[in-house]
Parts: sequence; structure tokens; C-alpha cells
Amino acid sequence: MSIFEDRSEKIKLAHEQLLTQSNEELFSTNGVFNRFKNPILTRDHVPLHWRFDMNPETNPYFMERIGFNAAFNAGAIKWNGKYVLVVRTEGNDRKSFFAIAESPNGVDNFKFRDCPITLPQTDDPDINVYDMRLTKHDDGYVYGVFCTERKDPDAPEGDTSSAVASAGIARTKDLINWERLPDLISTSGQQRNVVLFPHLIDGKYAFYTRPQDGFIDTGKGGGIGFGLADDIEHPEVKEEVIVDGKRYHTIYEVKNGLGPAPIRTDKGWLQLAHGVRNTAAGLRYTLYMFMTDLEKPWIVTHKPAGHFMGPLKEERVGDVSNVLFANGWIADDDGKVFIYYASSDTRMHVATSSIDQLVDYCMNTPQDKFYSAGSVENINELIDKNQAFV
Ligand code: M1P
Repeated sequence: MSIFEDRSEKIKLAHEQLLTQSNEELFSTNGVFNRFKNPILTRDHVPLHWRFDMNPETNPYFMERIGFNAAFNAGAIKWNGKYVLVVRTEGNDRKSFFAIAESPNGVDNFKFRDCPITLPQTDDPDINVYDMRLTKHDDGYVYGVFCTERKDPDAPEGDTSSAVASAGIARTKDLINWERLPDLISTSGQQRNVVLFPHLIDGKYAFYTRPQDGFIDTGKGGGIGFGLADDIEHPEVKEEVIVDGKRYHTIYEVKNGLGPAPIRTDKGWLQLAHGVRNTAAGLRYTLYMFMTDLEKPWIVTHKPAGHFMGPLKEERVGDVSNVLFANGWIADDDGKVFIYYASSDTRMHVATSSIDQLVDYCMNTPQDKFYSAGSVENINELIDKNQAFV
């Protein structure tokens, strides 16, 4: 057997086993959501024909020609009965791009489509693109709003790191052909974590934003914002109100950002976001939830204290360790919710819950009182309430 045959056979078999491996729901002590045993997507799920030259004549050692580093931060949508993720796929060359992976049940058997998405460019080409949020809008399009990153034109000579982040927008009616619209114009210097709301408000397109002064530092900007744009084909948000600001000594003290487009419930909009705090070991990203008013989705009505989900065990380690990030979830008609989250900028996972559980979590978890004494008050209230039951 030739080296080519030996290696290609082994690699194809292992790949097939990985892609068809079933997942297992884990018992959850918190009762709010259930994690699953295996990540649902990793760099090893990337199709072999993106990686290897399959011709024994030109690749006798069956060596990898293009390497992939990570598969994470995926937008999500239910499409033709399938659970579809638009995955931030990152090559060894550090460039991210979008690729669709789909599963019949939402928790395993995710498979990438044959080719990545070919994203049309604006006049100012993207250097890097990532973190697409998908919104099925009333206007009949599915919108993908994502971060487009370019070199900072004002960076001093020799500074080859400074970048500018903006919100790129593409739309599709079939998840195959994408039309690129101009990038969102807003009042702040930079934007990341921008999400399109699914309905018009006062006849306008509504965006959740994250105004920021710098590429990493949100500076005096920051917080999850909200603003309206008259025209999606020339999108400009002239005014942003802050929906949920950053605050001293919280899990979102450094910055925060909305995750996926919100889920409508009869009690309000369920919102999933990430918060970033400082630690001696660097930044820590966790997920948190809140609810906003049905008619005024920029007004927070309920907000549990602290994080909803933090990085655990192997989730804590990766390219950017101690990070959970989510920009996709799917609510099924029966109320089941699939939360797609990435760990440490490396791999994708799923957790399941239900609209009822998430609403209950948001409405009945004590709110943050912002002092240790307030936290003790919350605990004592629960202890008192439990007197008759323990
Ligand atoms: O590395 C963690 C995350 O950092 C950024 O998020 P934020 O803008 O809130 O800091 C994003 O680049 C995100 O992709 C990444 O997961």
C-alpha cells in the first residue's frame, strides 16, 4: 500500500467517524440548560477536500496543503428543517471566513457544505471577517451582520497591528447567494457585535450595536446600544441609546456585546449577550441573559445577576483562553432552544433549554445589587423563603 493510500484511508475513516459521532446530553444541576458531552464542531470537521490535494500524482505523501485552526462563533438559523450554522472558520493563515455547517437534529452530525461562503466585497475589501449574526427579517431576507476588520489607516508608521472594526452586512434568500450591502455607518469610531432586530420599528431597520472608541478597548463607548436606520441599502444609525451599559465590578465591567438576534416570547424578548471582566490571568468572557420589552426592545425589563454560562473544564483552554462567546441560537416551534456557543475562540458547542426555562431564569433569578452585602441579602431572602421547605 502506498503512503498516499495508507494515510488517506486512515484520515478519511477518522473524519467520517468524527462527523457521524452521536452526542450526549449531560445532566444539569442548575436546571436552566443542559450542556453536551462533545463539541459539535472543531477544526477537524473541516472537509478533507479543503485541506488535502486528493491527487496521488501531485500529493504522493497525502500531505495537508491548507491547514485550519479553529471553527467557532457561529450564527444559527433553522432552515428547511435543518439546524444551520454560519461558522467563523479560521485558517492557519489567521484569516476567518464564513462556512455553513448543518445538522439534522441540532446537537450532532454537523457537516460543512462543500464550499465556504463566497462573500461579495465592498470597494474597501475586508481584511478579516467574523462573528455573523443571522436575522430572518420581516422584509423577506435573511441578513448576516458581521465584523469586518481593516488596517487602521491612521496607525503610525510601523504599527502593523492597529485595526478598525465595522459592521458588515450581507443578505440572502437561499443561504447560497449573498448580496453585500454597504457597511453600517454609526456615530462611534468602531463597531463590533452588531445585530439586526427582526422587525421594523417606526418603519426603520433597528440595530443593536456596540459603540467603541478603539479596536479592543471600548473606551468611553461600550455597552450594548440600539439605533435606527432609515434605509438598509445605505445603512446609517445617527443616534444610539445604551440598552445595557458596562459597570464597575460586574461580569461586564470591561465590555459587553449582544449575542444572537433576540427570541420573541409573550413576556418579552429573550436576549443573550457576552460580558467581559478583568482578571489577573487576563480577560474572562462569560455569557449572560436579560429580557427587553416587547414593544420597546431597547428597554431592559429583567436582568439576572451574574453570568448565565461561564467557561468550564476544557472549554477554558484554547487560542484565547477563558472565553465563552455566543452569536447563534435556534428556538424550535415546540419551545426547545438550542444555544450555540464557542469556547476559547477554538470550537463550537451546544446547550439546550426551553423558552419557558429561559424566561423563568430571567424573571426569577435575583437581580444584581452591585454590593457584596446585596448578594448576601439575595441569599438570605432565598433562605427565608425556604424555611418552610427544609
Ligand atoms: O477573543 C474573544 C472575543 O473577542 C471579541 O469580542 P469583543 O468585541 O466583545 O471583545 C471578538 O473578536 C470575538 O470574535 C472573540 O471571540
